[in-house]
Amino acid sequence: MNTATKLHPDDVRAAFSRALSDMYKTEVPQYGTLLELVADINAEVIRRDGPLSTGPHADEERQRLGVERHGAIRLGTAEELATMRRLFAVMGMVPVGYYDLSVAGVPVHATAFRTTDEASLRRNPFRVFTSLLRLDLIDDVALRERAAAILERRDIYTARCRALIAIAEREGGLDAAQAAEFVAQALETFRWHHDATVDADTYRELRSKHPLIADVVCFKGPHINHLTPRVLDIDAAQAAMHGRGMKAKDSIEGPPRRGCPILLRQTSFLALEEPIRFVGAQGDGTHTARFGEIEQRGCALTPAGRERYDALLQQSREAGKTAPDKGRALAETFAAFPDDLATLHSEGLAYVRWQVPAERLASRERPAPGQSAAELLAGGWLAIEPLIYEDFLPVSAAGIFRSNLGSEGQAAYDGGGNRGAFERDLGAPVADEFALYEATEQQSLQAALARLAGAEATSTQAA
Ligand code: OOG
Ligand code: NI
Repeated sequence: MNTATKLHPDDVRAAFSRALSDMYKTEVPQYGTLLELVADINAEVIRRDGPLSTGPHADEERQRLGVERHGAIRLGTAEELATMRRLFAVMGMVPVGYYDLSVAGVPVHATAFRTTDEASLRRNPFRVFTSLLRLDLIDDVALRERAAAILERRDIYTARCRALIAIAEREGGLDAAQAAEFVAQALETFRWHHDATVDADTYRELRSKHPLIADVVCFKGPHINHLTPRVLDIDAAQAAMHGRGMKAKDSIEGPPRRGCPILLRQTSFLALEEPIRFVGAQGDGTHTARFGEIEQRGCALTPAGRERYDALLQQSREAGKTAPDKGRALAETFAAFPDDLATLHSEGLAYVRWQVPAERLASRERPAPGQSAAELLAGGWLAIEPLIYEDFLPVSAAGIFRSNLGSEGQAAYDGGGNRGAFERDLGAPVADEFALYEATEQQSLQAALARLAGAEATSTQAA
């Protein structure tokens, strides 16, 4: 194995993310408009509020924002999912989290493929929400078997893509030429095909069960159904979308607007109606699958914070059923959630990144020895900033699915999630998002303490 000539997985991921974005721009021109709108708003917010981070990686954080996006695909079989895990591994992306959407009436479960390493996240945080259709939730046995048989016949990967994945696994990576070929081959799996693999009647029958089933089963591959740039002010973006004639979804998913943003807020514009060609006589039809989405990311919450978030969200949904203004009900319910980072941190509700303020590093003073992190924070020797949430929210995801698929289908499925089955199909366990945030916070604290100690050493020498 000669790793010296191998491209870093971060570079493969960055190249793939760029290629996918370019392809989607030509397939869905409104996505290009959305990117421009988001870039304008982000530049404005940074001008107004200052940089995203004041730490040692401020420039990288800024660059990261310019390329930051997530996509989503929906797969049909265990083999497709297991191979997708191996494909994403070539780009340094691993499955994080388990999302059960059946409770919200969407017959899928999912994970997010992303990179988990801090430096890699800064380089390119590209992530893909990847769901697997749960045929086991379809009660019509004949239809279920037909869908499974149709899926069995397709291969969503090119032969060369499979070969390159195997080479990467065997040789510990790809060289530059292989990586370029891999990006081009992998892109084929995400491409839109306007030829369906079934006749119009089969499509309609699957669609009447649930539009999602038709979307997964009737096509040659799991076309990327949206790519989502990260915006720093989603309310401004929502208004600007209306201004540019895009039909944005009427409400924003997730928490209300806050002084200290938490988790994830998302909105989308509705799916395009696209011409498709069915097998057989009555060939021409249309299908809606692809849409545009934007999101604003805030602070990651601890299990305690997340529990409180989920409870308040549920409470506001109950209140919203009778309230004339759902947005208002949401804002009023969330008044109970602390809205400044210091409190979120001290109450153990949010994860933070530890920094040493620049003026402290520069000064000759040093903290009295033996202080705890909390004491150093209170004394201004250490500072905290939000640790950005890198994952997804199941309730929001279900809302996004629903707003773009149409209203046919069930309100909910019984039986709940099945993480064990998902991990078996995936061929690996999914990582625990909370453990990742906890580790990142601890690493940032250790690094900040080391910098503080290093600063002491320097100022001692200078003195
Ligand atoms: C995925 C919807 C979930 C998000 O941002 O929550 C998602 C899909 O529609 O396939 O992308
Ligand atoms: Ni999305």
